[in-house]
Amino acid sequence: MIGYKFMGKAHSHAYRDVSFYFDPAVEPVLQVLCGRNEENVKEAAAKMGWKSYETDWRKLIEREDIDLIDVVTPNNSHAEIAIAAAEAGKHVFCEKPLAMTLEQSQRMQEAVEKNGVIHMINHNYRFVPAIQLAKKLIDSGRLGKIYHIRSTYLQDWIMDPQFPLVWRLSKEVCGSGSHGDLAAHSIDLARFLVGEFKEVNGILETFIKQRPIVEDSSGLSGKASSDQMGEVDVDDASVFMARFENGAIGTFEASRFAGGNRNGNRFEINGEKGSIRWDMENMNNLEIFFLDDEPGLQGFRTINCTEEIHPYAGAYWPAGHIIGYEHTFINLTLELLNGVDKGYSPSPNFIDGVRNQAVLAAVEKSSRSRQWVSISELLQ
Ligand code: SOE
Repeated sequence: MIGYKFMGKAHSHAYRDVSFYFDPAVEPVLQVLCGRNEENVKEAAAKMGWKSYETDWRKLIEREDIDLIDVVTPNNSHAEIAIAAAEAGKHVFCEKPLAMTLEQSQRMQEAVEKNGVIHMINHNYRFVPAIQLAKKLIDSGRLGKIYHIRSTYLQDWIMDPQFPLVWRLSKEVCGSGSHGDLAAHSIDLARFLVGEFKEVNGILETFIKQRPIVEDSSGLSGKASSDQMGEVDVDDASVFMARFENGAIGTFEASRFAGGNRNGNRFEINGEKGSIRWDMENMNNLEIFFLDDEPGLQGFRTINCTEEIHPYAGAYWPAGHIIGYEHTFINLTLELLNGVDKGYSPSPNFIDGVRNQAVLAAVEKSSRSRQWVSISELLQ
C-alpha cells in the first residue's frame, strides 16, 4: 500500500479485520507499506501491522513478494502508480476519484485491461447494507420506474477562511475540490442505483479564493505557517442537474461550506411505486415508502439493516447492533479479495472510475460553458 494517512488507516484496518468477520477466498498479507518519509512510514507500518516498508514506490512495484498494489496517495499520483503497477503485472486497488482527468483515467483503464490485472476503485458507500437493500429494491422493481434522485454530500471542515491551503485545495494535487472528493461518491451511488448519466448542467464555485500557506500541506488540518497567502484553485462547492439514460432526472450538491454538516452523504430516490431515503450519518437505516401501503397508514418506514438477511450484516453482530464507517471498507475488501481469487474485477472497478470521471469532467465543462454537456460525447 502506498500512502498511510486517513485512507491508509481505513484500508489497513479492513485488511486486518476482513478474515476475522468473513472467509475471503484469499488472505491478505500486509507485506509492505510505502511512503516518502522513512521515519513516518516506519512508524505507520509498525502501528498498522505492515511487515516492512519502502520509501520509493517504484521499488515496491518491482518487488516479487507483492501481488496487489493499493494506491491511497493524493490524486495526482494515481495514474502514474496504477499504470506502472499494472505493467508490472500487479492487481490494483485505487482511491477515488480514479484520476485528475478523464484522459488519465482512460489510460489507467487501458493499462489494467491490457495487462490482465484485477482492478477496483474505492467507493466504499456501495458496501453499506442499507445501500445494498436500496439496490435490491430498485433492481427488483419495487420502486417501479425511477423519476428522481436528490443527492447531497455536505461537509463544513474548511469554512474558516484561516483554514490553511492543504493538498485537497490545490488543483495540481487534486484535480478538483469537493467535486472530485465528494460528488464522485454521489455520482457512484447514482450510477449504482439509478443508472448511467446522459447529460449534466452545473456550477463549480470557490467561495474563499486565498488561504494561508501551510508548511506541511499533506494533512486535512494544520496551522498556517506564515502570513503568506496562496490561491485556492479548486471548487468549494459543486451543484448540478442531471438527466439519466433511463429518463430519470437528478440534482446533486457537494459542498465543504454547508455549516453543521460533517459528513452529510444523503439521497432520496422517488419512483412510480415508492421512495427511499438514506443518510450516511445514520447509515444502518434505509427509509422506505410504498405508494400501495394501506391508505391512512402510509408513510416512510425505517428499516434497520442489521439483520442477517441483509448483505454483509450477518457477519458482524446480532440484529440491532449497528456497524460503522470502517465496516464499509471491510465489506469492499471482501469483494476485492474474492475477485482476485476468481479472476474478475469487482464493481466498482476502473471502468466505473472512467464513467464517473466523465460525469465529473462534464460538470466542469458545463460550469465553464454554461451549457448542458452530454456524457457520451465526452467518452467518444
Ligand atoms: C474528505 O473530504 C473525505 O474523507 C473524502 O475524501 C472521503 O472520500 C469521504 O468519504 C469523506 O470525506
